Amino acid sequence: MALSIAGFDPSGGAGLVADIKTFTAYGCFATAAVTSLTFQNTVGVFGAVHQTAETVRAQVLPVVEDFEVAAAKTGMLPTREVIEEVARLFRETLLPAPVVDPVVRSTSGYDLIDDEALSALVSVLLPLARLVTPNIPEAERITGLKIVDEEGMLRAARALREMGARAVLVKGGHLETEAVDLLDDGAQIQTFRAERILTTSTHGTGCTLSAAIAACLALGQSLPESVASAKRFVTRAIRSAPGLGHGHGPINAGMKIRDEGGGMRDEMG
Ligand code: PXL
Repeated sequence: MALSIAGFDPSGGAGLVADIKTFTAYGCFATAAVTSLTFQNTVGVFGAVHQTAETVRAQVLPVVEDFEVAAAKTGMLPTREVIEEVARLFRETLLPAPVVDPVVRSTSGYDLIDDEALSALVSVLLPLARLVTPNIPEAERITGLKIVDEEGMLRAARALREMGARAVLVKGGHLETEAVDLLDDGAQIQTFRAERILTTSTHGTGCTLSAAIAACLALGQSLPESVASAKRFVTRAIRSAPGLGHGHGPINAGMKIRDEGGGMRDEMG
């Protein structure tokens, strides 16, 4: 059983819908709390109505009181008050430390949180995270560093750990080389590589990756195993994207994963 606390994208590519598809693909029962109702499609984000601290709490508490949640992730957390409430929920309940996807901007270029919220995310949520998963623009905005190569990713990961994160996965999808992600868990540095796929169907890749990591953690895998499986899952989901819409199309987060008896496995794992 996994829980996502994230925004709702009615076009199904990102946010909670991507997370629910991903949890389900891994055979993990999906639960979800909405932080913001967004209005968007593959072309753009046209607005959003955010939840309050009270309505986020009122969604999460009954789930936590009834179910044993094995892993959690956070996605779009639009305001300081929602972030502070989510942090309070992680501190005060039996929820496991979350995978925090520090969502800042949509693939189509819309700002999903403001500067005040971002600083709250860093100061109150980052220290509670099991893992934080910024892409390069997010890592640059949070650390103030400029990242142009793997060395820069390494420096940003270290800076994020110094800001309180237990483990950091910097996603290199925005670099113009192969798609390399760098995991710094405080004990070791690992890189995860995949060939770059030339496509505009990338809507929801970050949501899907962090949800897949949470699903693997819920299934008892280690952090490096979870990251490796999630990266293979996202690579396959990009490769098998359905080619929908007129902008950045959704990836195929709902694809089937083989069950090999001892737990769910992605087909390349
Ligand atoms: O990919 C970031 C993201 C996260 N959450 C929601 C989104 C988006 C991008 O569009 O809409 C709800």
